[in-house]
Amino acid sequence: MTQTPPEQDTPTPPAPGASRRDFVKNAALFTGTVAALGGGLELLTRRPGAQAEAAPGELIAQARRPLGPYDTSEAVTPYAQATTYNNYYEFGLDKADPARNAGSLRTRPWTVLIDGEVRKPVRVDIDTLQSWFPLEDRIYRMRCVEGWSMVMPWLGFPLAALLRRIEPTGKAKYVQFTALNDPKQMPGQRDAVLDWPYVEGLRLDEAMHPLTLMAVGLQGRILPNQNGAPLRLVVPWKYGFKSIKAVVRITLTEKQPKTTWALASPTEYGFYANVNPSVPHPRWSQATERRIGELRRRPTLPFNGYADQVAHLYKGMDLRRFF
Ligand SMILES: Nc1nc2c(c(=O)[nH]1)N[C@H]1C(S)=C(S)[C@@H](COP(=O)(O)O)O[C@H]1N2
Ligand SMILES: [Mo]
Repeated sequence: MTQTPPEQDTPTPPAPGASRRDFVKNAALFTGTVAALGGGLELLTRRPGAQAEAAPGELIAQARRPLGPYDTSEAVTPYAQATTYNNYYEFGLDKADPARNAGSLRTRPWTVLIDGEVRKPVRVDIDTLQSWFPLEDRIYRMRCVEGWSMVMPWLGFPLAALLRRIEPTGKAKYVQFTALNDPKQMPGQRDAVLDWPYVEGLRLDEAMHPLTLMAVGLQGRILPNQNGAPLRLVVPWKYGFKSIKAVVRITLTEKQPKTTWALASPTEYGFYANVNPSVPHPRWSQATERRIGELRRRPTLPFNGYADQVAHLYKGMDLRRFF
């Protein structure tokens, strides 16, 4: 199985998903303009206890704050595009399929199993899981291996906070993530385009890095289904396929997990998948990318522009071999 080669300049746009709303302690609303200007923002804290269902795309909070140390000041990709131009093979192969097909995914109730090499394994409801951590907003670049990119204002909590809570054992070296496997709800799983469920993984130190986020919201709204509701991983220095959607299980392991894309085509999609303009995909260059909403291609940066924060994780590794 293969991903699409760099797409032509014909993106698409339309709509979000729904979910429960009693979920955010502090969340932020970004307009492209505010984020792009890095405008002075101050955080509004939501009153706890509200239980109402959120309408699709409903604002869960509004906030203003200065850009944080992990935020890019680049223009945020318009919500309409970030929620209609998606990769999510469980709902189809076309970019417009997830927005069309993912609306019926039931994201509540939703249970996440955290197990493997941990002292405190737990099976936890998504709303309880979220309540353990204050939500943070992070404006990250996202670079798909296909050669396009976006700027996404996520809401979520650092994976490190969760890992500290469940206490990896001394044997834990990797973290494996498993997405929902339910062909009744995920029509794309009726086709064997990939080995289902979708599985991804990180080395433990990558998982503990402060940039690594578990996202539950996008642009101040509950995460739309097509963007991975109710819980998805976000690893901004790696190609987008590492950032697995609809996570139901997080397993600490001693051995490197067998991940979906690396199994499907090991010469094209490595386990590490760090954004690297100097290592071409076998079928196309990775030197440039097209930011969705722009016409001209721009240079792709090593580690997607996060080299200062993450390059030390790979010291001494041959990143052409461990791609
Ligand atoms: N479960 C699951 N997660 C997934 C995918 C997928 O097909 N299934 N696609 C990946 C790819 S290739 C990309 S580029 C990003 C896209 O995220 P976005 O649609 O929120 O921009 O999701 C990643 N996570
Ligand atoms: Mo991707």
